[in-house]
Amino acid sequence: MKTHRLSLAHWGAFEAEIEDDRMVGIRPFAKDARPSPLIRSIPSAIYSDARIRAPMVREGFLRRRGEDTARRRGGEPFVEVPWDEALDLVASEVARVKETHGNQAILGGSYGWSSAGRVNHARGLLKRFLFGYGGCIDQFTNYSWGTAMVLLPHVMGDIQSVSGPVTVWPSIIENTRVMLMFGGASLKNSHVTTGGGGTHEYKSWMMRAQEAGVEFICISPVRTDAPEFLKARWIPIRPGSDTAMMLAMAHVLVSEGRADRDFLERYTTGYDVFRRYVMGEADGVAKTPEWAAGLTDVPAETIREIARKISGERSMLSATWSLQRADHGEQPFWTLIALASMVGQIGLPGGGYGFGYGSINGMGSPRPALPTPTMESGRNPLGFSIPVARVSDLLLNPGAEFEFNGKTATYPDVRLVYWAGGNPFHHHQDTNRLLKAWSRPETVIVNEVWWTATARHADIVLPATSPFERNDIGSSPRDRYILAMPQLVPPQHTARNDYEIFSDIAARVGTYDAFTEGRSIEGWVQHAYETCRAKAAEKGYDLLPFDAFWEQGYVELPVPERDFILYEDFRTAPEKNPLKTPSGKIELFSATVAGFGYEDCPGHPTWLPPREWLGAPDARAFPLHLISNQPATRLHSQLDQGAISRQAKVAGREPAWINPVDAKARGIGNGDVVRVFNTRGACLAGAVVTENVMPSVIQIATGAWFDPLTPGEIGSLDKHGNANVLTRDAGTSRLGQGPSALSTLVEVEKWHGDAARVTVFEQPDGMGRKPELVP
Ligand SMILES: Nc1nc2c(c(=O)[nH]1)N[C@H]1C(S)=C(S)[C@@H](COP(=O)(O)OP(=O)(O)OC[C@H]3O[C@@H](n4cnc5c(=O)[nH]c(N)nc54)[C@H](O)[C@@H]3O)O[C@H]1N2
Ligand SMILES: Nc1nc2c(c(=O)[nH]1)N[C@H]1C(S)=C(S)[C@@H](COP(=O)(O)OP(=O)(O)OC[C@H]3O[C@@H](n4cnc5c(=O)[nH]c(N)nc54)[C@H](O)[C@@H]3O)O[C@H]1N2
Ligand SMILES: [Mo]
Repeated sequence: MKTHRLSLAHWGAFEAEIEDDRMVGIRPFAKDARPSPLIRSIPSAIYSDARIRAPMVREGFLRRRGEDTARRRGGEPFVEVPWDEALDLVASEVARVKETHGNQAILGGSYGWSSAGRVNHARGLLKRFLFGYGGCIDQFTNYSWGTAMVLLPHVMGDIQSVSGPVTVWPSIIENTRVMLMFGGASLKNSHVTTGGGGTHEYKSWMMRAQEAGVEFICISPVRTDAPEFLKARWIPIRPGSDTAMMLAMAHVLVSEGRADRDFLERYTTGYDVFRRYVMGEADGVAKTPEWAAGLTDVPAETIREIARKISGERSMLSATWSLQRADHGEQPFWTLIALASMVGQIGLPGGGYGFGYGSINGMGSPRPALPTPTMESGRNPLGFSIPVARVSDLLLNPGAEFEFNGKTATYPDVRLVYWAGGNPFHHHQDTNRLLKAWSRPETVIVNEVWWTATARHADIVLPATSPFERNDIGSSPRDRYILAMPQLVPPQHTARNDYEIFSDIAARVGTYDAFTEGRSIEGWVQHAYETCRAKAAEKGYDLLPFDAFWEQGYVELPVPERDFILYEDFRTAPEKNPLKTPSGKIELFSATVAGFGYEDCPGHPTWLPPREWLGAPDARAFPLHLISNQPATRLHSQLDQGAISRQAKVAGREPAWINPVDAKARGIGNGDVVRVFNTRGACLAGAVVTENVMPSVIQIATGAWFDPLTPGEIGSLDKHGNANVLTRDAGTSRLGQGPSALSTLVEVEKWHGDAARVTVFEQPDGMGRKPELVP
């Protein structure tokens, strides 16, 4: 008999069709008018050949414990061990490193999205376990908008304009005349949101805005960043040069007397410093449209026209998060705020600025200001974090000093790495450098569901259940639904829930009671819901009791009566509601930032050419700019093993978009296998020749599972198209220390070599039981 049950993933709510304990179909949640096609990849992921079937230990690690075999990580077969022995081994390694080297020798930051379930959230649980065992080195900020997270408090006093809530779409639909989108608003990004959404509204809102007559302007190297129905004007821009265009628009506003002096006077500080820089009074270079045209490839007349337009009508200025994932990524965000301040509409309906309208499902969707159900990780007794994207630096440079947001700290000597719910071999830049860094610690432990590259590069691998094999609860702060995530199918193979894995390790090191607080997963799910329900009640919202919620499968929060407008309170009464900056105002010059003395992030928005871009003097050797953006067919590396992503491969590899001009010059045809390379690494990809990317730009979405020709060998050709073998691993600046993946140059050639088969979705080679090795 078939049954249907509602559940949730980061890519949305869905109903699973279950027959004989097997998921046989998927249909969208009835309330979701625009479900993501990604839900259809779920069954193929659950039953994928890439599932980890049993606890596994790297052979050299078992055979030669205590000796340094770390360099063979990734290149040796795994040995299957019984669960109890695997857990004993994990507990004894964690205890050994803690006792010998202290908790600062354990890296447990474990960045990654994990599952939508908020209780059995692998990363949160790992931290909960390690925090309860004396602490670990944690990771601070994120890959998504980590640079903005550091910059914005200096400029705006908080991070709300990047994290949300931002001015809601109904306010835009009603009031905005022109929406200027740096980075556009690609529909691919609308599929997902952290914690999962009950609905996908982003396309509907944009369609309504278009119908209401909002004029959209998309500034991006990639045409498809503006969906066709928007009828947006596409202005191709040289990657990494947006700051120059924004500064030139500021120049137009000054020279044509269009800057809103009253707004600047009342709500900002430091405008004069910024204005002098823009006009060239400070450095002798006037940031004119002609100046910017040479840097951006956008004609000066276009820059002038757009500057006049945004200052002459109600305008919303937006930038995707991608703009700050680049060298000096602080600058485009700070400059956009300066520009919006000169336009003077911050805090007005449909006016001002916001980051991420085009970045993720739910940005700008109306939602009451209520918390979501969570599981607490607790406090890290060590109190030490590295900026998230400095992970290779940490492992490679123990004892070295690094600067971050005005402080100097020292990288500790990490001996043990534990990762659960994240995939650094997907998310981190310069995979070959990561490989080198990864060979430094004595022990690497990974909980994973599938044989990702991170699992393949571990010493001990514990197979976790997929989110569809256990009970949980999910919700996103950008969505109006809280969803029950009932177990849909039994655990596959020998997989266990992360919660039980960590409970059992905690039992072995004597912290079981503190870890579980006496609750089962189901107990925590109910507790998380009831805590959230109590907080909602304090704000006057009446949510269903737990049993009724679980039975119905979801609760829906109401749409707030009033449109939320970002910084409306500040605009209405700046003395009563000052910003949390030192001046209480928007800081177009920050004495704090200037005081840090960083030449890579001075005290006001500044054009600082990226170290790698098409304007660089050495761009001739690698003349194409690589855009490694978010994938349409999966969530990061998640679901790459699923049906939709696999079907979208070209010649069995990740598609690489290349302009016909660049393809022709290299004799590359549609569907050819190409080799994409620079000094850091090389990968194969499948060419898609298309005018959707501007000349000299190539696009490879992130998330193709790293699949080296020779596993374990640094510099080996990646057969599959993991863009991060090519990207730069350097902080945006000493201020933000964010990832700068988008500042990458490459060359491409037609591949005439052996087009080796992609094997990463199969079980690793040479695995088996070796009873003589198991202790
Ligand atoms: N070049 C380049 N690199 C980038 C970006 C870019 O734009 N360009 N974007 C960056 C951004 S914004 C982000 S957010 C990161 C994303 O980086 P990650 O969040 O690390 O990527 P995911 O693929 O989502 O990794 C989640 C992992 O958790 C595993 N997992 C899922 N559920 C469970 C579970 O229940 N238990 C356990 N134990 N594991 C589970 C999945 O199998 C997967 O391997 O990538 C960053 N990297
Ligand atoms: N389907 C799907 N959706 C996702 C994700 C996913 O993995 N899959 N990941 C989610 C996550 S974790 C995050 S953080 C968000 C990220 O959201 P974003 O950072 O906004 O997403 P990206 O796709 O990296 O970049 C958006 C667009 O910016 C453009 N761009 C790149 N460089 C430049 C530049 O220098 N100038 C200009 N003007 N444009 C540029 C690219 O063409 C790209 O398509 O996406 C979320 N949405
Ligand atoms: Mo992200």
